[in-house]
Amino acid sequence: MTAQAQRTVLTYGTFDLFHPGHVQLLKRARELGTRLVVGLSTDEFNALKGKQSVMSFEDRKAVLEACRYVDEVFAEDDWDQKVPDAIRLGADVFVMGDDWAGKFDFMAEQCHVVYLARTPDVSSTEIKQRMRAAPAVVLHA
Ligand code: C2G
Repeated sequence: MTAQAQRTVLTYGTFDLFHPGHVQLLKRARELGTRLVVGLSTDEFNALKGKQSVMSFEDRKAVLEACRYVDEVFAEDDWDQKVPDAIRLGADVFVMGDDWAGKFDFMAEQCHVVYLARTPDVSSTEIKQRMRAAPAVVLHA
């Protein structure tokens, strides 16, 4: 594919306990271009976000790299890396779920900013809550 035909989409996230909300975000993001690159929050950056993943960075990265909509995954470990990342990657589109609406409008200087509707009724937090509430499974010896 010639260079000018390449249309790079950039997004970021923790992607813990990979679920359909993540899939739908990545699918729609990928449809906005020809390449989707994901900045994956490190465990240390999650701590800055006040989050703690069940899955390690390496495991979350392996799952994302196996996703058909994702072309490349790199580490997100700083709130201020998005503009340099967009420049480095030649990003044409920056995508986030609309729970972030307005928070990254500064990216419009680098690329088109798109906030996509979140998928309702699913989240890593909700999955963890369901797991805690589930009755203990007795594994017959
Ligand atoms: N998402 C979604 N629908 C859900 C859950 C998540 O569309 N039911 C989207 C979020 O809006 C986000 C992406 O999936 O765009 C990843 O979600 P998280 O892993 O929760 O990422 P977050 O903690 O929001 O990290 O610098 C930006 C941050 O790293 C974003």
